[in-house]
Amino acid sequence: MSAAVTSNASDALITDIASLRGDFPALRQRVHNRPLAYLDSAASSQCPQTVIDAIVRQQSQNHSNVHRGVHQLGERATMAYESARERVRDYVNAASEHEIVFTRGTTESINLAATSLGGSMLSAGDEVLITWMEHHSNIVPWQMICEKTGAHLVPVPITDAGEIDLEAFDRLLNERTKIVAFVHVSNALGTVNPARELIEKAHAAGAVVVVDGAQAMPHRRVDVRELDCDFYAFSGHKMFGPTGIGVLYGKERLLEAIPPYQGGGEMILTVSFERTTYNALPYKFEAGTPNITGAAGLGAAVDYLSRIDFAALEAHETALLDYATERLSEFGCASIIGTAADKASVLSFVIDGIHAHDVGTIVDGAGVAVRTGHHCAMPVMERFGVPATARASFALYNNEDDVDQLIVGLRQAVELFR
Ligand code: C6P
Repeated sequence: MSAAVTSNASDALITDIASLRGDFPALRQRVHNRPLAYLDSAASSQCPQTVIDAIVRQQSQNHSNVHRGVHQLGERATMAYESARERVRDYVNAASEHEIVFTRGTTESINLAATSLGGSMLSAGDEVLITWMEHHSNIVPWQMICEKTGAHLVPVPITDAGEIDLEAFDRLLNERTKIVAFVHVSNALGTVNPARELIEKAHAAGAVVVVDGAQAMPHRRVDVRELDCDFYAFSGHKMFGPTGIGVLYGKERLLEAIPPYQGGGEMILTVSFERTTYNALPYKFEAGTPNITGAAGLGAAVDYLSRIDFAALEAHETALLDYATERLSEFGCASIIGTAADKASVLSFVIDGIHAHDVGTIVDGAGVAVRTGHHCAMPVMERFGVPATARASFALYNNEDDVDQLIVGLRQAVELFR
């Protein structure tokens, strides 16, 4: 684990991770007449009751627009929205709330960075360094801005274990590298990248660093100042919040220096037909009516995570991943894709002779939700020579019963297809 991914420890924090499952109402249901074993949290995690309550409260009592009305509901909506920003700032330890830009999610956060940062700093012959384990949302926006500016996209290879090839990273990083963008935790492999080390190297080469933190936030305590990343992108719905809300953290001086991403209301100070002046941070990057209810939900998700001892959470999730890895080895015909030394909560695998989609369908019949496919990481599939994998992904609410139920489903799949 990178040094900047620290575990929070205090007596007041919750260490009994198993006790948290009861906070998630969706997990109490039965699916296909079986208890639900939800092993698809990397796609989207479930919400605890406190997040659901915050969403309902916002919609039922405070619904209005923000930063506009002087009436009571408008003030309450603004308060809910801005207090969520402050809680997110505090949670990731950003220096100022000016550095927390609300977006629709990681995808929009990276598109904002690629368009505004990449568009203003890249020119022909420059390079953007990414890795072979990126999600499409950390490939395509860079590809698009490279096409526009004449810069080159350079992917760093990964090893057979699914780790960044650090020698190749050192070799490919050079004076033409203007931006380094990498995933903190891989959604397709589970690899936890040594973020602090990569950021330090990139900065030494003079590059600006954008980190895709979508999968890190629910599993690691992220401190953006300790990491010293320039930008950090994440999504509410992968960290026990709602969909449609996310964050782009950016260092204030960089956000000040780059142009807005979208034009419209809220992001302006003055508009005339001759000239528009832009609003202060972070509003310069928040054109239009934002997702106020989503922000209220994300604020509640951050409150929820703030109460948890991350050393205990990591121990719980590592033990569960080890247990699942061991149980999967009972099937001589299963291969795990992604065997990095530092992994977080993702078990991606293929079973000889059975397509991943069939695996997914059969285990669904056993009440188990896994994701199958390329996981929006086609270059990872290409690297490992598979069209698709089945992926079980864990969150703090999962337990060994969920894994046992998965194994029952897999056994049914193997019996049916072989
Ligand atoms: N991965 C998965 O099943 P959005 O869709 O914008 O909230 O997040 C995009 C994204 C970016 N980076 C990483 C590492 C991700 O895992 C994801 C989303 C989901 O793995 C859906 S494809």
